Amino acid sequence: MKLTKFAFIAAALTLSAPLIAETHVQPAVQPGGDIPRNFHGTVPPIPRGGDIPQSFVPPRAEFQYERREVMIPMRDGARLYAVLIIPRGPTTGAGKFPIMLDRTPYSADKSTSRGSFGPLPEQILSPLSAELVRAGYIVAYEDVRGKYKSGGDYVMNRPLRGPLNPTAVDHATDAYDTIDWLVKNVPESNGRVGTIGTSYDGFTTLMSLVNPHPALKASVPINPMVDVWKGDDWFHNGAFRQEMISYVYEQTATKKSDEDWFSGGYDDYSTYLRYGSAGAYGKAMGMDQLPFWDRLVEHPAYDEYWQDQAVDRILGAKPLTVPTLLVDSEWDQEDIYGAPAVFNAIKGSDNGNAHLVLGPWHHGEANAAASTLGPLDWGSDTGKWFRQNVLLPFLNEHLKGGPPANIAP
Ligand code: PG9
Repeated sequence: MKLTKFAFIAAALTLSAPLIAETHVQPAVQPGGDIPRNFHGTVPPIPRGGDIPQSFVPPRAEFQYERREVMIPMRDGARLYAVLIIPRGPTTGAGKFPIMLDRTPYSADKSTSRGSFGPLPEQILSPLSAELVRAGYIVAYEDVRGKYKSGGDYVMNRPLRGPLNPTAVDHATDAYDTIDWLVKNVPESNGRVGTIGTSYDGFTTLMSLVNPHPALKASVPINPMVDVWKGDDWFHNGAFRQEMISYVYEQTATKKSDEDWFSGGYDDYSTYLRYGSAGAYGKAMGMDQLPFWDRLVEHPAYDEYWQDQAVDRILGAKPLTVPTLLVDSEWDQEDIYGAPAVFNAIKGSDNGNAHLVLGPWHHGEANAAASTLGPLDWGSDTGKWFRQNVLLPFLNEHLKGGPPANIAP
């Protein structure tokens, strides 16, 4: 028994030794504060100013990217928040890189804080964005005006300046001003920018093609919103998608989209039946406080309001001057109409700049692992194959002066 007790005491002293030793180690910075009598230690129990230092330098020596937050001024004075992920480390080293810009209504901060934080781009970005950083591209996510950390007023799918938008700004001008600022204020920029984005972000990507900035050398709209009455999101061939009620609620009730939707029914279908109509459901949920909901209700038919916003009509009206890789999913449950519609609208006047990719994917699946679609197994990661064999060669050709990607026009 004695041996056991001795062993226990010895073990306790051994285990506590580092702790005891640390309390006698001189702290890097004397925090100041009173050392009470009989206190064993040199760091006061109540440091002056408390335990949180005035500043803290996080350890980033092993990080393979730099995360930089910026505020970008627009022509009307609004400042838009953006997060830059700049390549660093063994695969790319230092240097000048193209910038891939994704203008999002879904939070630049969240888009660069996915997964578990750490030194690898794969730990904070989507697979596609991480592969771009690995390939030597700066990835920039920007909050669209009026959402999350950006200033200005948010308008759902803000129309281009004109009959539907009497203001001086739209997504085309904001993209132009953003690109102009990036190439002038990011020292690591090689002066060339690409725009990229999926779904709503695909819509903002297409908007960058309207009166494009001269530094815009490539564009990759993925599953973009193009005609929201014919086949992208709000309506499919004129039939209103009732699941859009909750989207409009969460997207426009608050700037940070932090007013959570709720449903009292067993499932959406039984809830829809209970309210009898989308209008009644919306009213019951207070949606008449939301101007975009009012516009949806006011324009159930394919009138000028929707026709004048159809992006295929807009882009088809002028020659395409920026090499553009339109990407669509053959089983896109949300925006299957947009990419082919734009391709067909611009094909005759694109000067060989328009390309269309159709993959065996659901909505947005081109951005990540894509070996299966429901019960169907393709036997290989078709998403990664696309990104490595089509997307990156396309971008390298136009943003890095790489060899021709030879993508079929
Ligand atoms: N296509 C998605 C969406 C846009 C607008 C309304 C509802 C859904 C998306 O942006 O991912």
